[in-house]
Amino acid sequence: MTEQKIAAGILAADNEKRGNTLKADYEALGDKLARGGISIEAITDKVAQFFVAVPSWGVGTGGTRFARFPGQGEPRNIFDKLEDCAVIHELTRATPTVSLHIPWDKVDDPKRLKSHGDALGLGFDAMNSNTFSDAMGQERSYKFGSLSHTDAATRQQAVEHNIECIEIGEALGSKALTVWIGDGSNFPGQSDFTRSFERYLDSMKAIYKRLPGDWRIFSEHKMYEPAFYSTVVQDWGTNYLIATELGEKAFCLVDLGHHAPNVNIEMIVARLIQFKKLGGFHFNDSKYGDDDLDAGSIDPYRLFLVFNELVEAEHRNAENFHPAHMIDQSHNVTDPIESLIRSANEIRRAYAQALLVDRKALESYQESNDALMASETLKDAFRTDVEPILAMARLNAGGAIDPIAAYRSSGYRATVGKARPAVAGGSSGIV
Ligand code: LRH
Ligand code: MN
Ligand code: MN
Repeated sequence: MTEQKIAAGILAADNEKRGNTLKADYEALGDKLARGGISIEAITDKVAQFFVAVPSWGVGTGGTRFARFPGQGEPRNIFDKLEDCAVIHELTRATPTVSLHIPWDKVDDPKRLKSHGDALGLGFDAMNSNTFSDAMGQERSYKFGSLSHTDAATRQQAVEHNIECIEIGEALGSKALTVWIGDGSNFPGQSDFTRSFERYLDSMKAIYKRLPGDWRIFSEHKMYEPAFYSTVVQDWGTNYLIATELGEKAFCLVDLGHHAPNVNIEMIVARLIQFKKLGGFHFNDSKYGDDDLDAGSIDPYRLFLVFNELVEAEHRNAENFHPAHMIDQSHNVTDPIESLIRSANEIRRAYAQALLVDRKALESYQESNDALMASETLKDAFRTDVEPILAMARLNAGGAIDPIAAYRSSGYRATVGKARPAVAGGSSGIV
């Protein structure tokens, strides 16, 4: 029996209030879609089967290099974090797994953590290693890099850390390792592009050797930050080279915030699918850089266009296409649980809208070079208000019609605020 964090009565009462309106809206949308030959039930079933992993680091209040303003009831450890993640899943029914970050998450006893996850009805998605900052008591510093460091012993330490992440993940039932490094340079001439990439590849090959047979390894590219002049794994081209050099268990991870402004991310996604190297996503949104804002909060059309590529690939049964869906966000001014709830819903919304695209019509407009109608075909799906589908998928699975309202009326934040001590905020003192 799964342990419930939100009292069943509270959820039922909130759903009860909204049930009739949802029924009417769902029927109206069902009629509209049926006129276009689409079964609303079929779409609702697909949406209900779409899941996205929550990042353990996302349930604590984030911060910037200027300051962090912690909220009430900040999770104290990975056990508290899992409980917050359970709340998100209970209400959305869209986030049954959690992605861990080591050593941000202290996992001294993976077996105990696994049973805590089991009790809450949560599993574990990709493990994330961290060689972009120094851990307490660590022998060698990553100030000048990790997997690509000039010093062999530092590279070895970073390789061993990744292997440790795999071992923890094996005990938890995870099936993937995500590697993002901050290695790069701040000044022209500081490091040799070719030699540092060679060193990186050698280190990754050592990690790859230790990857269990049924695991995948995801490399994550990012244009800049923390290095401001050059970054070793800076773009999808480099990422594709890594995945190809390593072998069939290696794939590219696309974090939506890791590209230059205006880059056509959906096209990168299409290319990686075509060449069978799309591993998965870190969903978030951004205006300027790696802002880590809530998915769909700035440019929902871009998110839809990414999903349009995913649904298109699903539609044509693209080979080796099993992308992992994960959120990677930082919540600085909102309750992280609320941000993650709405992000999971926005990601499902983009998926549902993409499922509504009339693919036959789109293809024929593309073939006849009818640019306007091709673009309208996408817009038509994007303009459809699919909220009744999302709400019905949640309700059918035991979740909330309006998860944020149900969360607020549960008083969860105030309750954990009593048990979890207040955390001091303040300036990071680094600017
Ligand atoms: C780097 C990144 C990467 C890290 C996470 C905390 O910007 O996207 O995925 O693991 O942020
Ligand atoms: Mn990321
Ligand atoms: Mn990032």
